[in-house]
Amino acid sequence: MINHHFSNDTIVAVATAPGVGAIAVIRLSGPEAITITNTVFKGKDLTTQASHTIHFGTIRDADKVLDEVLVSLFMGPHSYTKEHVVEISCHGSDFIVQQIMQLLLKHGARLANAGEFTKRAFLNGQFDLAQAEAVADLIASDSALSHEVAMKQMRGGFSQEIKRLRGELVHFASMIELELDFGEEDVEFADREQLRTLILHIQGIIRELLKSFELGNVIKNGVPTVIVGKPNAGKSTLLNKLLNEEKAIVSDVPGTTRDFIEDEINISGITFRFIDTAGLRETTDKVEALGVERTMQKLSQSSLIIYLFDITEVTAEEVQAELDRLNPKKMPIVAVANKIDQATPGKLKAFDSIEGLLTISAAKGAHLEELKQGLVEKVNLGKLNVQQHTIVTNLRHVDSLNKTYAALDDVLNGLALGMSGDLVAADIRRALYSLGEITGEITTDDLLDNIFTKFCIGK
Ligand SMILES: Nc1nc2c(ncn2[C@@H]2O[C@H](COP(=O)(O)OP(=O)(O)OP(=O)(O)O)[C@@H](O)[C@H]2O)c(=O)[nH]1
Ligand SMILES: [Mg+2]
Repeated sequence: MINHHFSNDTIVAVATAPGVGAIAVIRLSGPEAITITNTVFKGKDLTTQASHTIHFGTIRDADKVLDEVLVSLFMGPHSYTKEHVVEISCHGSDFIVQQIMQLLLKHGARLANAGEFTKRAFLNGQFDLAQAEAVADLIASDSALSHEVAMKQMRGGFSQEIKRLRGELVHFASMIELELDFGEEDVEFADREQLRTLILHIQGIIRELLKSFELGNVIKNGVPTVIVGKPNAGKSTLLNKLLNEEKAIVSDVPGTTRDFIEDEINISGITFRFIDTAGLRETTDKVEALGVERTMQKLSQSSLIIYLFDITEVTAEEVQAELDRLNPKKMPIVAVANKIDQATPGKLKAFDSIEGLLTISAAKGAHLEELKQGLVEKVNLGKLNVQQHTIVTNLRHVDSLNKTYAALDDVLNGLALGMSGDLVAADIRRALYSLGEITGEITTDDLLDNIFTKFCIGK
């Protein structure tokens, strides 16, 4: 269980992004948050004010007025960290912010580490570990779907599912351990058949959760979409058009792109990570050959393939052969004919046999909307109801789920072999331990450091 955590120091950090803004917010948390602020604040005595109130005044270094500010007070435990929290809203200049920070440090506050506010919130039981991690995901979310998934996890949807599974196992572990207390007397409180059914059920749920990671990862990190094709097909032109930026060099020299170039955009709430690659061909140029090798690598690592070809240069048969050759694993692939501005209607007709073919002119920007919609349909995330399903987005959770699954396999084997209660109980405990790591019932300092140092300072 989580013990209430009492910090004896008061931390401070800038909570807003650096740079010029209308306002900036400096946040303090800890036992001295209010008293430290009070020593530099002139206007009224903050130590006698009620929680959840806002006060106008000035921040002064001796007689020098640094800024006019608003101070918000949140008294523990009714705050984000459950400690006393003060937020100072000042004018958003880096100079002012630094001056006020210096002053607060001089009066006894300590600079917060990355994620330290959220770590304190976790240690004080504001939320569990999976929820704390979702706070970071929420800040980083850049699409409607990633936002929705992070929001659900932050509100405890995923944690509840894990805790429910854990609760059922705890029941059996304690029954078996009770048997052990009776020693020689050969009693069985825990129905072995029921336990087996439960474990199979839990493993089924874990498999679903692990499967959801494929999707979760795509939602969080974007759909890796590789653009491949022969040299000069117009891949770099297409990338630039999609990104609305001259990111890649375009030229009529075949073999222009040697290395891959990538960037992401959001289409209909889904993040796509587009990767432009070196054109595919046999080549004696050493550097270009390395580029082609990388293209093949990127191809196998992506979730979606755009096969782009110059319609004036090839036949439908050649295209079909390339599509089959490049995609033996039958990944989602979109065949796209480029340079239709130069194709005759007869030429276009000859490509009717290619399934789901899209026709564009990258250079002229024609039919790009159709291409974007085609990509969205291929991914088919839009139809997915992330409210209904629990989706795993975090590699750490995947790792813990895998360990739980393996421990449950051992329980099943133990039961099948009629192993003694203490051995079975030990395997159940191991499964419980791994599940507990997800929500933070089980933590180590390393684990916590690992998680919270990935946060930004001030969160
Ligand atoms: N007419 C016409 N030309 C195009 C179109 N799209 C691209 N091009 C031209 O085709 C040539 C090759 O374009 P790139 O985008 O560099 O082709 P690539 O596939 O990236 O080529 P590599 O990097 O060499 O593999 C350039 O001269 C482009 O201007 C189009 O829709 N119509
Ligand atoms: Mg190129």
